[in-house]
Amino acid sequence: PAPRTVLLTGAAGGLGTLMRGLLPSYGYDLRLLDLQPIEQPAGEPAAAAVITADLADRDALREAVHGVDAVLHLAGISLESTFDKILAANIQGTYNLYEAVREEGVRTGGPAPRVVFASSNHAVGFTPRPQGDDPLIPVDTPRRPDTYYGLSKCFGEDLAQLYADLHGIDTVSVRIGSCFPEPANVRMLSVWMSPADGARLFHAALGAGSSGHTVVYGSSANTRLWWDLGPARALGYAPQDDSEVFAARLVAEQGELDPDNPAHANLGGAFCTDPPIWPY
Ligand code: NAI
Ligand code: 15L
Repeated sequence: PAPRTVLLTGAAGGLGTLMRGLLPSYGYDLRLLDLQPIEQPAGEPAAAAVITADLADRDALREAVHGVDAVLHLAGISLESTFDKILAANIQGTYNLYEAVREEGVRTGGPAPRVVFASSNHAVGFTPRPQGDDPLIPVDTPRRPDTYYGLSKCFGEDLAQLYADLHGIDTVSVRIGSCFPEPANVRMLSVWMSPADGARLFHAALGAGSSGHTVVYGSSANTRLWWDLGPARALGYAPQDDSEVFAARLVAEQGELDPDNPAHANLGGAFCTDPPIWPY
């Protein structure tokens, strides 16, 4: 059966806030969790529960996954940071979440909740971007994290594979490009995922019949796409948007990507410079 009750971690964040607005129309009852308290604005569909908790709190996570069909795991540090902070939130925190999911499966004696993990293009950020007629980047391209942040996403993907193989827990890891209301720069014309397409992809991943661990790229059907959306489409994802509608303005403001600029050379953009150049 399609999942109905979904735990949304990181629900106070940018992507979490967008998904709080969009996913209920697919019929989900959302349980929201974040370190930051969440006050739902008027007009937003009321959540089934709102939990203020840290991913470090294993008891809170156990209670949060109790009775859910699936988890959309967005919580964590979403940009480069110190190794210690990434270790606590993204590595230890994701482990704690998977342990809670595993224990929930043991408790019910049935399948554990399905997980959709917010991975990132920065797991493969040092992969040179395609130019000219180069082929699109496949999901099985070797990992090339561009930051400790990207490294933590590699860990999350490997943890998902381990928990699939050892404990039979199903995960779709979505290597998200840039999911914001609009692309902010010329690089994002290639990697942008509109919020509406993000909801379409998460919905496909939550309901997919796929078993084990599946890795997909997450973006809209962009004219300037860099990677293969085939695995995401195989889950039933049918993107409706294309960043090209923003191209004329962004290119007029910023120019095309410069092959001699190290911040323009790879999938990960300015995350691949030391220190990362902000804003990316
Ligand atoms: P964000 O930084 O706006 O939101 C992250 C949320 O996680 C915050 O509300 C924060 O309070 C919460 N959080 C952090 N540490 C926590 C902890 N220890 N316990 C509980 N909650 C904690 O990030 P955004 O943009 O919403 O991204 C969400 C997820 O998607 C992140 O995992 C990010 O790495 C991933 N992602 C996002 C992309 C995007 O374009 N927005 C691109 C690629 C990946
Ligand atoms: C990410 O992984 C970040 O979480 C997001 O804030 C953007 O920087 C995005 O990647 C990107 O590559 O544009």
